[in-house]
Amino acid sequence: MVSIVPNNIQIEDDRTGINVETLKRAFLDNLFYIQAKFPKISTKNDYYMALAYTVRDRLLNRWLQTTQTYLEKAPRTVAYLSAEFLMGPHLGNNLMNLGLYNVVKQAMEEFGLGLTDLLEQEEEPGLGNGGLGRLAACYIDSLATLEIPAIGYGIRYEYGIFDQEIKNGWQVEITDKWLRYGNPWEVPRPEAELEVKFGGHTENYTDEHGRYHVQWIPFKVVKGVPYDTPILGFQTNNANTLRLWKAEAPESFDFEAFNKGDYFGSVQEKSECENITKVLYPNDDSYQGKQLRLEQQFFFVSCSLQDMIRMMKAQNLTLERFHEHFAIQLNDTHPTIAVAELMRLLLDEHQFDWDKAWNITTKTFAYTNHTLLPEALERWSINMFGSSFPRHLQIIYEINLRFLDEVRIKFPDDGNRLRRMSIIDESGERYIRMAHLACVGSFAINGVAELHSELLKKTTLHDFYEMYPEKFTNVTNGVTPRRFMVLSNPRLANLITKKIGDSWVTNLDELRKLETFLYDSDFCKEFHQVKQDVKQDLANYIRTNYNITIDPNSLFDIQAKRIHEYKRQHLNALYIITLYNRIKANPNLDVTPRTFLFGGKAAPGYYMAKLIIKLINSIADVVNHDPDMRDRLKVIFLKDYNVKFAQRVYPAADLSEQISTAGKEASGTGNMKFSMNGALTIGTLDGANIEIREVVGEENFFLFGLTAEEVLQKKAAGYNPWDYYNSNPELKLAIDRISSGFFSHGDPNLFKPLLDSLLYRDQYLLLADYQSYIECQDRVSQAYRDREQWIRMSILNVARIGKFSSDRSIRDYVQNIWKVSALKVEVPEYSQSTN
Ligand code: CRA
Repeated sequence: MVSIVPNNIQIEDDRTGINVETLKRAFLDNLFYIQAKFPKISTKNDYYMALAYTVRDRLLNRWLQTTQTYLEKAPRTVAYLSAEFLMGPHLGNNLMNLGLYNVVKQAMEEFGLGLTDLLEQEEEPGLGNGGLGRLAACYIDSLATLEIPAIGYGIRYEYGIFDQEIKNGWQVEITDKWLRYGNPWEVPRPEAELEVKFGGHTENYTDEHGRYHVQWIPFKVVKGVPYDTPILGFQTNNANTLRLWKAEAPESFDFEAFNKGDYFGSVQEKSECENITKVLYPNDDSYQGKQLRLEQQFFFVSCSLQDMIRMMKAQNLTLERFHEHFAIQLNDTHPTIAVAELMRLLLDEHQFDWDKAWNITTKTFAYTNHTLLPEALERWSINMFGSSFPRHLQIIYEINLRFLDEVRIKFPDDGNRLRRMSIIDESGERYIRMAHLACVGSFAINGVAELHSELLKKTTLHDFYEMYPEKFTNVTNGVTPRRFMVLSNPRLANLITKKIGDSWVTNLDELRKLETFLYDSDFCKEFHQVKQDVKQDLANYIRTNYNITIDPNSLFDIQAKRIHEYKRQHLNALYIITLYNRIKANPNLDVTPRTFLFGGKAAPGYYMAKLIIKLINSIADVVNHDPDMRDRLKVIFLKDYNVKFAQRVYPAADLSEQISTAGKEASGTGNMKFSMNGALTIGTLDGANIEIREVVGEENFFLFGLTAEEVLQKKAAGYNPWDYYNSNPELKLAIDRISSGFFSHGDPNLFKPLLDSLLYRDQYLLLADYQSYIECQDRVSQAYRDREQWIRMSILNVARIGKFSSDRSIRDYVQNIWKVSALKVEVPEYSQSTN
């Protein structure tokens, strides 16, 4: 065919070139043709959208090439199933990964637009609660960066995690309408929609060969429409796909009702279907047992499995090899109904026999446990489960029957063990224990930090460990240094790169080379200056948004994470009150000036967590208005802590509060992000803190508190919080300050539930750890006064944090669990002809 493109014009220059001139033209084009605006009438958001489309255009070639390569080569692929993906804003990350940050910045400047301003404009997709959802996002980044064929499957919630406002010191939840102005990063694929069944009953039939089958006759069918987002790796051509499913009503059902003249019925049906992906459940580390949540889980799992089967068919692969083609990771038990759904698809829709189907299923799934907290272990009542998924209930009964036979063979005459291990909890109202289903249906089971994985084997999953020791392994969590260092702390990243080159970004262990400069006073000065500048930025932000002035020379002490009693924000609060009391008793006391910053959301139904927020704000009110505290103590609760804001906060911390009761925080990931940015940690021997302390060195970590074992012993020995209250005057004074109504305008009842919980139960042993904590905090204050030494400790935290890159975690999963290989994607130069 004759080319109609003149040879001297390069298509990529015209359409997706990356020089300033082309970028500017593309930007104006998108503003005009997509936003339908010209500069004079454009809003900041129009500019953001135009830029986002300009960047997306430059991503598509790699994305399509990746899809094409995966389709052709049909490599073994990881499917990461997660009810949550807390991605954070895309624009900056894509600019960084494409290597376009600086040139785009220049192009925007030539229009008089600030890139920082435009980045600020992005409404982040908050499709997750906290650690678990953000972990999924870090893993998706590392998978692409390591060029591993992978798909992230999840739910496209119309409303993500609520926005938090603080009114009169209390948390108020606001609907997160993140899609209001459109989402330039997703591509809807209505042509790839699938159907998902709910409710109804099952019928048995025998086929012409005399084989017995079960058919599920659903009560309703919902459409799943995939929305795809490209996830480009850092400076690679691999752009994996994040495929999120949206629920819609199938037209055929609408028509039926419509034809019967039941217009409202059909519309109601439509909205009921769409309810399934309407909103994210805002609970972290606890679950609610709501039917809609179960339906969300099944909905995205069924869509994803059907999608995988469809892909294999498109590649002419036989389903007998499903487990060779896909490794499916279950991110906690949320997607665990997949075990039963894959069985159903193989048995009922593809006519496999039980043994063959079970063999494939148990070679496909791997399960990550993220918590030991009993209130977070999902259990579904049999009645509820059966009413939505009658066929899956039958399958689970059958799995359980066969499983218990296995247990009986391995451990004869052990009725208690059978009762403990059964997938069905029969102790009262009957429940399905999802963690048990996950253990039985998976070939690998992992915890998320050494201690957590050990505790799993010893406690929560002990019986399963005895049954299947070979399934158990640990993969310590990690976080992406791209978003949490390069993007969020460019000053630090540039300083590091100036010293050791830039390969640390994809090989974080190289940060070790920084240790050479530990006694290089110029480097130490620059390192310190970076921290001061970042702190100044945060101070400016707080001045603008809260009208509070904080001193960048004070110690920035930050606790930012979900609010939960086990995370013990109120222990931190007790220390603040203790400092307050000391200064009040001795106004001339020489204290190290501190700024206490808190951030985090409370689950809307978690009263105690909300009361903790109110307590912190009440303390802040008193402290910040007391002239005796001026230049010494400031307390601020930062509202609406999310990924975007986290990126501002981690770099500015001097001290990272990781003070959970030992044995309760499975891993934590904020602990890693703070340390990566040079904060020192004050922490317990819990979760990944233990491993962080191991690598950064115990002299560069402020340790306090009981160990997990001591916590158990103390409880077993009959722990009585009153003993601590009565014998520790500072503790008593701090608690009495609260109970007297000092922080609540004289109202002694406001915080009573919190104080009663501490004095009469103290499940999380705040009182037992109080003394050790305040002594440790006092050591921190002392240490901060020796600036040179503090800087060196801070440098060592950065230099030795390499282990906690999510690249390392993904390599662990790849080698020990998934057994997949990287597949490099080549992007050919654009063809110069149109044939
Ligand atoms: N709430 C744990 O509590 C852990 C993350 C990611 C959590 C954290 O300690 O870092 O998972 N658990 O592994 C969880 O969500 C359902 O359990 C979390 O984020």
